[in-house]
Amino acid sequence: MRKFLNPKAFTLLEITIVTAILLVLLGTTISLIAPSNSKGRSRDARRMSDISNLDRALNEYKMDFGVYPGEENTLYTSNVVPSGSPSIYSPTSGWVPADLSDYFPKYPTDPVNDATYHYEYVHNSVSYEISARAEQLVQEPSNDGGNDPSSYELGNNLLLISP
Ligand SMILES: [Ca+2]
Repeated sequence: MRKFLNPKAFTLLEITIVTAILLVLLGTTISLIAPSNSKGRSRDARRMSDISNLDRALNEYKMDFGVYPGEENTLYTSNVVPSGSPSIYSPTSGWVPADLSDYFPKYPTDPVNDATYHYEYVHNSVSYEISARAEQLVQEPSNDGGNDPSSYELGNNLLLISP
């Protein structure tokens, strides 16, 4: 019994097997974590691109019609179909009930588009804000001049949407 508890009882083979098992577990853990990080980063890149396209469309619409699309002081979110719109994507009336078909083929929506990750847009007579919650990116959402460090914000008044 005493001999059994002696640490010298572990053979080189046993140590090698345990080390191999630990390395396999470590590798599995890393491979499980890394892809989701990189997918999150790629979703964040698409979010920044989407709301930049939306920003351009809103400004072109404002130049063409003199007002921002949609009802003033109404918060639109990309995961909710407003009454009167056939779908969130429809370019003639999507998640913002306004015809932006001259500016893009369909309304951009968040790659996840659920209660946490979606795009938001609000405007009044003179200003507007669009925002997208980031999954992985930290620097861009913190340094965009807005009031929400976890969202990437664009517009000419980044205080319109409360974090
Ligand atoms: Ca921000």
